[in-house]
Amino acid sequence: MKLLGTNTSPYVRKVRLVLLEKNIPHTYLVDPPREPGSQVARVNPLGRIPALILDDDTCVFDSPVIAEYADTLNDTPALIPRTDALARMRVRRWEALADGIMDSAVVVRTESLRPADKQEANNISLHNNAITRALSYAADQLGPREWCECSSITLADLALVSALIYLDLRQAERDWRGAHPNLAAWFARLSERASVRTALAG
Ligand SMILES: N[C@@H](CCC(=O)N[C@@H](CS)C(=O)NCC(=O)O)C(=O)O
Repeated sequence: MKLLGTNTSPYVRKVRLVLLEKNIPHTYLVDPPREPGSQVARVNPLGRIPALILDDDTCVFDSPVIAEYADTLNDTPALIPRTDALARMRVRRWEALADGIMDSAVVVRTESLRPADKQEANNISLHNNAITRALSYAADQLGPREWCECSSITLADLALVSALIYLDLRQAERDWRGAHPNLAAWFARLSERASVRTALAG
């Protein structure tokens, strides 16, 4: 299978982490959707990354669907709980929270690229406030635990680490580590994993 993406997209990083943690053989291809010659729009009608192309040319999108599909391919590890409905919901809710942080950070980034007189200050604060609230919620939910849910790594950890890496990239001035030392300690531990190092290296 082939994964189309870019090194800055947080949604792509989440999916890469899933494939790497589960040791699923794949080729990662950098393919920015807006560049001439990009094959993204041909395979994903939405023209977005990540797009996972299976060996029979089936295209899987978007990132939650790719993550769930990849997780069904093997159980080593199972990143989404298989049978406990509440645990499963909580892991998917973490993913939704992390994806929401990414969505809001992308909006803020997109606004910041517009000419200063065209930027919507209200829209920027709305989304920055959502990120701030989501980070507090994440820190409260995490508490002193080693993993977001369950007793080992899940999709929740991979999604959240991807969102935080993106905040570091686009909102370096945001001192989320100072505001939430438990998140900072958890992030530092996660960052030592081989998958995170690989996905950060490009
Ligand atoms: N909800 C989607 C979001 C994917 C998304 O918005 N990807 C961005 C890159 S971060 C994209 O491909 N944008 C289209 C573009 O840049 O033209 C997912 O989880 O996969």
